[in-house]
Amino acid sequence: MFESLLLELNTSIEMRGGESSELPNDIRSFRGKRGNCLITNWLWQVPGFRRWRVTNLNAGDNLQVLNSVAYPDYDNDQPIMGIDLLWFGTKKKLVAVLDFQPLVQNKEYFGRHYDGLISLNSKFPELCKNTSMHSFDPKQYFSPWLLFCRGGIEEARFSLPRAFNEFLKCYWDLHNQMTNRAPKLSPEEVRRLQMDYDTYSYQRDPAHGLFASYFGKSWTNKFVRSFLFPDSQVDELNFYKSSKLK
Ligand code: BLA
Repeated sequence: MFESLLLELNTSIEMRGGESSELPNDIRSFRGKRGNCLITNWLWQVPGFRRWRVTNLNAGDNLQVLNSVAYPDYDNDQPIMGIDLLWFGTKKKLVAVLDFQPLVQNKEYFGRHYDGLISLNSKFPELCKNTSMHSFDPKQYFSPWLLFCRGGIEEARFSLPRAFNEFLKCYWDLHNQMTNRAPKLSPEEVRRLQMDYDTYSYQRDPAHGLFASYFGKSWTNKFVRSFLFPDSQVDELNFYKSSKLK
């Protein structure tokens, strides 16, 4: 379902000078024990970003996922870019989340970074349904203008590809603007907030159980710790508690 969006994302990263980093073989791509499930990962070094990861999970009609997170350099306080797209083929259900994930939640920060996302949000009302969150806290690391919908084939086929293209453009535009603007948060604060983001996401991300069911606990543990949220400050015991793994 998301092949063309994956290609668009990776191509746009490459056009910005992104180079893919070496990954251990079993992280670059890994086949699950259960069903026909393949996960493929990219780790990009992109000028202006300290880390940019992309994940594609293909479990056929059960589930397709495109997930990506971009962490700007510490001397740039622009939001983290977050993409999480899920297509449950059998049920024909889409979960789509696209956001500029704010480091802090205040008027001044929103005023500096959100003009683009605000207009994108109003352009795609069908992707901004008033959907409530079960695992995450909408007031932490999510913006009031995120594109978030639980939809179906219409949204997946028609609105999403258009919104995705504009979303990427909008994030690159913000990045370009930042080269001419002084950040208000210090590099130390940005570093701490980006690390907190990893810890928060590590504790809340509803995907851990899903990964464990496809790929087993031991691979999942390593993957989540080393690839998805390497800066998270959580001990293993908490991981098992918070990820609902048994
Ligand atoms: C929800 N994301 C989910 C769900 C799964 C994943 C299984 C639950 C689906 C549902 O609510 O019906 C899957 N999450 C993944 C996968 C990865 C992952 C496969 O991290 C890793 C490869 N999630 C993000 C990012 C954002 C995000 C970057 O990883 C921000 C744009 C958002 N995902 C997000 C939100 C929900 C979600 C807001 C709904 C969760 C809720 O209801 O609280």
